[in-house]
Amino acid sequence: MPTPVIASDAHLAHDGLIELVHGSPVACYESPARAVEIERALRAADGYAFEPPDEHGTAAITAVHDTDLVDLLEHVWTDAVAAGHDGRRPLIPDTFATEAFTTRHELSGTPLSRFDRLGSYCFDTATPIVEGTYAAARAAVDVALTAARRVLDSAPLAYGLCRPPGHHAGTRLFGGYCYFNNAAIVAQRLVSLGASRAAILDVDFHHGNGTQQIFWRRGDVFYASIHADPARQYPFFLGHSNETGEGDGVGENLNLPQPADLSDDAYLAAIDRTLEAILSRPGSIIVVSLGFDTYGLDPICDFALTTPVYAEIGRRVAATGRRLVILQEGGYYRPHLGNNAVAWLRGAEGR
Ligand code: Q9C
Ligand code: ZN
Repeated sequence: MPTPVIASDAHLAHDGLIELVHGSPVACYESPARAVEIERALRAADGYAFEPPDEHGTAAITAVHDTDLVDLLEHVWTDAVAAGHDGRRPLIPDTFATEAFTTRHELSGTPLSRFDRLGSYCFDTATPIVEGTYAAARAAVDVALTAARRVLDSAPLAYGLCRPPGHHAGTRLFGGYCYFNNAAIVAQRLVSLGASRAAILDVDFHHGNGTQQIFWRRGDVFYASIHADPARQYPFFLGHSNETGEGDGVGENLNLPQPADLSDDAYLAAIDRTLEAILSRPGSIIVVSLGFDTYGLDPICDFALTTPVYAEIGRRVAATGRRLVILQEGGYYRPHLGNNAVAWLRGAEGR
């Protein structure tokens, strides 16, 4: 049976144009061409059945995200343009409501304009909003939920070509190129539909701070992540090994921060640790947050993985015997993104 690949063209209109790096505008690393390249490679390979996403509605999103975040992302562009914003440039917040910006542990008012509110829902300057951003983020959620549906309907694995990615987005937080947390929305859906447990395996280079935050106090969704040590890499403030969950979630968050120049073998040793932890818990489905920014040639990351290891990672993850909802996160070395995706999926398919 061919592997279902769920993809939508709605992402093409989400082109942020610039992000700010050390205060300077640079072309967005998270570009439409990324998903175009992955789609090209999968169409050129045999064994993939492309399908458009089904529309899933807002409820699956607000099961994870604050309705205010959804409202903001839906309307901020139109509001800003109506108020005179140049419709050709992206929106990036001006004012960030950091913890230190509060008196008596709370903010004491709500700005009237959605643009002015944006900075209390955003944690970086790399996540621009343009006219097509909201529709693309909604389509990425639909892509993820449709991939999950194929797996629930008994496909051993399905791949959701999500763009924008999701794992940095929290309950009421966007950032890190992410607006809605596609993987968290899928995991929430799985447990809402009756699964007693879900597991998320995050193999993006960066820590999935949003996913961690969403399930921090939850015992029904296990989160395991292999990522760059936040002492040296984005998102800097979260992802340490002593972050293990609280309340019902005690012990249900596993962070494995890693040094620079990480090798294929060292990565596989970390993968084995995460899979052992997943297999020690009940459940039949793993949601994979799949990033290729672990690749040695990635322009913004510092691991040293090679293309063959992606096949081996896919093989080991599938060897758990769990069914896999595989969702695209990061990966910025465009020329090899397609090859790496094909390698991973073929490994998981056992071919
Ligand atoms: N000098 C994902 O991979 N900027 N997001 C990092 C680079 C933001 C990564 C700074 C990186 C976000 C989904
Ligand atoms: Zn990443």
